[in-house]
Order: sequence, then structure tokens, then C-alpha cells
Amino acid sequence: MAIDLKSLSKTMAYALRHQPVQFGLTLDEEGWVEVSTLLEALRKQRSAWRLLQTTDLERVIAESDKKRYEIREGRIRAYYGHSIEQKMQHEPVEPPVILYHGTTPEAAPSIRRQGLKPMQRQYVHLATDIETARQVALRRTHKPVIIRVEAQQAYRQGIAFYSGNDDIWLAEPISVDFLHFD
Ligand code: HQG
Repeated sequence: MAIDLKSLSKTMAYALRHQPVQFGLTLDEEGWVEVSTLLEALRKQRSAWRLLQTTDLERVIAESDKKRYEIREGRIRAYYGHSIEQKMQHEPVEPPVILYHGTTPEAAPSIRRQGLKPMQRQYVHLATDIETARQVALRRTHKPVIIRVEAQQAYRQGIAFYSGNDDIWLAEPISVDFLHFD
């Protein structure tokens, strides 16, 4: 039976971002686990996955529209999106001058008051371009609100930024002083 890559990717997100313990996994401080350990856990989830191979995980990565997971030297991790208590460690890096955050009309008033917060995740997620931010918002609304973030200014004022993948940046909470609601 063909493997449904979308549901495999979703289950990988649970295992690598949200519920590793439920899958018997321990993430290291940067979120890595052995590919073989993840495969073992995933094979138990569905009968269609009982022969799951590394190549199936590689196909999830290759065929996805988003760069969510990375495999390196026999290990795998999620680049971003973690919600577990143990905070993933990243080197702070200088961000581009401007980054973008896509959100809903419902969340916007609260963000205007409180700034951007990580909410259920470990970090605030930001996009390098407007279109990516728009796609993020479209998961939740037909009327995206795009916030322009003065990232480099915020960085200079001591807010830490981290590189997620090529399109996504992570950050500590960002106060309204650095946000523009265009
Ligand atoms: C909002 C997906 C009220 C924030 C995406 C967002 C992304 C506030 C929601 C990645 C707030 C959190 C992350 C405040 C922020 N008051 N609401 N002060 N501050 N919010 O899903 O950025 O498909 O945790 O605007 O594409 O939407 O999973 O973050 O609406 O890259 O790989 O609280 O997850 O990628 O929602 O998305 P999320 P996000 P994947």
C-alpha cells in the first residue's frame, strides 16, 4: 500500500515537535533523534507503516512544500515549530532588517497590545518574505494580516533571533515598538 506522505509528515511533527515522549523519543538539546529510533516508533503507528524506511522520511522532506525536517548523519530533527517544555537550543544570529508575521484579524488587536508572543510554541515564528507570511496566515483566515517586523532593530535592542530554515526565523517575544501593521 502506498504511504500517505501527508499523514506521515503530520505524525513526524507530533513526534519531533510536540509529543516525543508519547513516541518513546528523547530529543537532544537541538531537537535531534536517531532516524532508526524514529522509524521504530513510526512503524508501530499504522500497519501501512510497518516496513517504513529512511527513504520514506526522505520523500516526506523532498516532496513537502515546506522545509520542516532535516536528516543529517543518521539523525533527524524538526527545524522549527516545537511546543515541548524543553526549549530547543539555537545560536542567536543577526536577522535581516525586516521580517514578516502573518496572522488573523482576530489575533491582531491582542498583538497590537502585547506584541508577538510564542503562544503554544517555544518561539515566535517569522517569515523572510510577505508571501510566506501570507501562506502562514491563510492556514487560519481568508483575511491575512501581515505584520512587518523591524527585526534588526529589535535584535540591536537585545531580542534574540534564531535561524529556522531558509524561509522561517525564530525569535523571543517581540514588543509592539518593532511591529508595523501595514
Ligand atoms: C498569534 C506553521 C494573540 C500568532 C506555519 C499566530 C509557521 C498572538 C498564533 C509555523 C499573539 C500562534 C508557526 C498575541 C502571536 N496575542 N495572538 N500577543 N502573538 N499570536 O501556529 O506563526 O506547517 O504557533 O499570530 O507555517 O502561525 O507547522 O504560529 O496566529 O511557519 O510546518 O498566535 O507553523 O508551519 O500560532 O505558525 P502558531 P504561526 P508548519
